[in-house]
Amino acid sequence: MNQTAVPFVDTHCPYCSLQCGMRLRGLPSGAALPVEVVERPDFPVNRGALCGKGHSAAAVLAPGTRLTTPLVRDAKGGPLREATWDEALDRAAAALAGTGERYGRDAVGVFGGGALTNEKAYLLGKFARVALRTANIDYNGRFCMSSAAAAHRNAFGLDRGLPFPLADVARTGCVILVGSNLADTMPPAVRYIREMQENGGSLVVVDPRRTRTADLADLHLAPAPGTDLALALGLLHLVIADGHVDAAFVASRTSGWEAARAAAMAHWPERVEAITGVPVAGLRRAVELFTAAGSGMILTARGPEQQSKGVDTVGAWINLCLATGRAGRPLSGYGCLTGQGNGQGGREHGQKADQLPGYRSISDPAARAHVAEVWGVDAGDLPGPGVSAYELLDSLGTEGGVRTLLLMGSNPVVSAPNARQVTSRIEALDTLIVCDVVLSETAALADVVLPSAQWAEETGTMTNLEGRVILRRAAVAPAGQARTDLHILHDLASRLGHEKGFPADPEEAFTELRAASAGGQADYSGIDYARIAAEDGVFWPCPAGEDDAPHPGTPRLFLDRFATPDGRARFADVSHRPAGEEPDAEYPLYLTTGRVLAQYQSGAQTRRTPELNRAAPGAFVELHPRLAERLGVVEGEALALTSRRGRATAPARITTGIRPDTVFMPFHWPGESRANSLTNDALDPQSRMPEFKVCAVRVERAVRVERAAPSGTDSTPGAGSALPEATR
Ligand SMILES: Nc1nc2c(c(=O)[nH]1)N[C@H]1C(S)=C(S)[C@@H](COP(=O)(O)OP(=O)(O)OC[C@H]3O[C@@H](n4cnc5c(=O)[nH]c(N)nc54)[C@H](O)[C@@H]3O)O[C@H]1N2
Ligand SMILES: Nc1nc2c(c(=O)[nH]1)N[C@H]1C(S)=C(S)[C@@H](COP(=O)(O)OP(=O)(O)OC[C@H]3O[C@@H](n4cnc5c(=O)[nH]c(N)nc54)[C@H](O)[C@@H]3O)O[C@H]1N2
Ligand code: SF4
Ligand SMILES: [Mo]
Repeated sequence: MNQTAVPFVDTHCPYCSLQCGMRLRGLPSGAALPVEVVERPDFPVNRGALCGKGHSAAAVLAPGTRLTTPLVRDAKGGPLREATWDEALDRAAAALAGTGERYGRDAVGVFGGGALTNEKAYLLGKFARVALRTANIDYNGRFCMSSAAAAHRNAFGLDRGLPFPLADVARTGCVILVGSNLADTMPPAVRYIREMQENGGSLVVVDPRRTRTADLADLHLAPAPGTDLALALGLLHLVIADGHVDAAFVASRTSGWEAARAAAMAHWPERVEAITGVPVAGLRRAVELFTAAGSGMILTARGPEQQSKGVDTVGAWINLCLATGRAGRPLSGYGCLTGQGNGQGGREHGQKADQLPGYRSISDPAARAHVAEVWGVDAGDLPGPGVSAYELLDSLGTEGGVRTLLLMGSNPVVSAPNARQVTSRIEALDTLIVCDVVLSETAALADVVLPSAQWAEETGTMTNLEGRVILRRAAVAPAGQARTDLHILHDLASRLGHEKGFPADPEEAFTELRAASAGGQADYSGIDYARIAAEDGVFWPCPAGEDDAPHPGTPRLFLDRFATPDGRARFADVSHRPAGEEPDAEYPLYLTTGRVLAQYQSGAQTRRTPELNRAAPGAFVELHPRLAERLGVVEGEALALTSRRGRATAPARITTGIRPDTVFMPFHWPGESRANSLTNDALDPQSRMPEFKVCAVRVERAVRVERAAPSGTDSTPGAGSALPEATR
């Protein structure tokens, strides 16, 4: 299994969008793990630093932890059993083809993920459009930064997470971090915040909780969940009232100011205090800090984005940058801290329902013609846009909905909103085919499970939060019978009559991706593997230059003009509105959800990592001491949370670091403590992103005080390996 092990390979962490550089050292065959993670100081984003998830990433490579053999289920309700690749692939291909023939091609669906390399995301999109000819492909990035992506495009005409390298943060005058807990979610990024503060800059954190990130701040504002839109408008109101508008910038580089100005004027400070709970003095102080320095940045993450008004909310924060001239200039601008390892690249090359490679629109005739030519098909044969991720999941097994689903790189049984509903939809499918590296809670429901190779076993490119395209390199051969996702797509496509066009070789796939992206907004045509290796990554857009004059790539966007037709950034015309569900007499509290340092996403990988489970063994409910007293609850006592959609239980964690009207639950665990049993599936009208950050709940002492049982002991199939007992 270990035959290709080499002494050292430089690659990147499998988890978040920082894509920290790491070095893998091959271990002798017979060792418990094939590689160990060691420091790689030369990669500029993290300069050697890794968080615990990166350090422990090799644990999931252990053969006993991950999938190494294809599995099939002979009858609904029966057990999964081992199968040969031929049997499993034949079953999968027959279901994909059969469903299409019986119910129409759109009855076959594909669901991808932001953990997939660019090559996989590209070929998965092509597989859906060319081999299956279905419109119904979308991916978990819809749950992640789709609201920021839409707001970016509305304002700037182009969507890239950060329009500047992360290191620029260290030299700006003020950062407003909105709904980002980067001390837990991107720990190596904290150094840039600290450097900024050491250089005299200030940090404002906007979060309903006093997180580890808020502890770093010069000013922490704690609005009620779902009220950022009012907060941003209130800050703009004060910017106008106090004479801080950069009129020359507004006149020369923007459009739409009058409407934005009028909306802000309707959000006076006292009104905003009443909506958000943030005192007027806090609003004033934030404006002072942001306008005091000559430069500034506003960075959003999932807090303001995962709302049913996420696009408008991000638009309001962008308005604040534009009005103060903090955009399109060095060391200033708006940025979105993307989330998943390839959250950025994953949304550029065609696994999103409305997109073709190169960030092209599937509805644009010229884009269709270009991509169809690269693919050697007729543009008229390409499907149109499909439905968004949640809508796709909600259609599973229904009349006119998707009946056979190919899922690659997501675990929606744990991570989708209104997860009880989603789980029953998944169970109603005719056939579920899952490609995964572990037997996730969703894979455990599949009819066919295809074992995928992992990060250290494959080569491919990822695009980090800065738009930097980097290279993941294989250090060892896939364990057992696992195959790379590209290999699996190749095998499935051949069975569907496409012998050619789905290369299993990543570099060949990347060469085709470059051609497909050429001329698009996310143009990768000037990037190749050798160049990435030589340059610590290349920032897109990077069109093909001449041999003697290659394009340098684009670390900083918008310095001369924005990517809109007239080159001007567009203000958003937005006003505050309530969340999809507000607290009432029956469900009197806000629930908000998010992450802890030591677990990643649905936990499929990190709950299988002993070191991380020791650090974060189970879910909990954060609540304020005043609320705890009212409920008669003590620390560690089991709480039951109920929403209109479901129920979840977890032990109480009492802290003054949360608003008394709000409780918080992390979403990494399945079963009884699954936060997504509670969350609301209200969608943003433009981005179709679900409202993970706001819903209404009732909180009670759980009737029976159970021994804390974090995961692996619940009724969800495949909940995980044995875990420590106590949760605290
Ligand atoms: N440890 C760890 N790191 C991760 C991940 C992980 O699962 N675990 N996942 C990666 C991915 S895919 C992503 S998307 C990122 C997410 O990174 P973050 O966005 O930093 O993570 P979250 O914890 O989801 O949310 C951030 C904060 O938003 C706050 N919040 C809740 N409601 C609101 C609101 O209405 N307004 C505002 N302003 N704030 C609110 C929460 O209290 C929370 O502290 O992290 C990446 N990194
Ligand atoms: N309540 C609540 N819910 C949320 C959020 C929240 O803040 N609150 N955040 C949302 C966000 S931002 C996100 S990004 C989603 C993420 O949630 P999911 O989409 O469930 O993401 P992961 O848990 O990373 O699941 C990825 C799956 O793919 C597998 N995998 C990893 N790498 C590969 C690969 O290369 N190939 C294949 N085939 N499989 C692979 C993993 O083992 C895992 O089973 O959760 C969303 N859900
Ligand atoms: S910060 Fe993100 S990329 Fe870096 S080591 Fe941690 S999980 Fe991996
Ligand atoms: Mo995410």
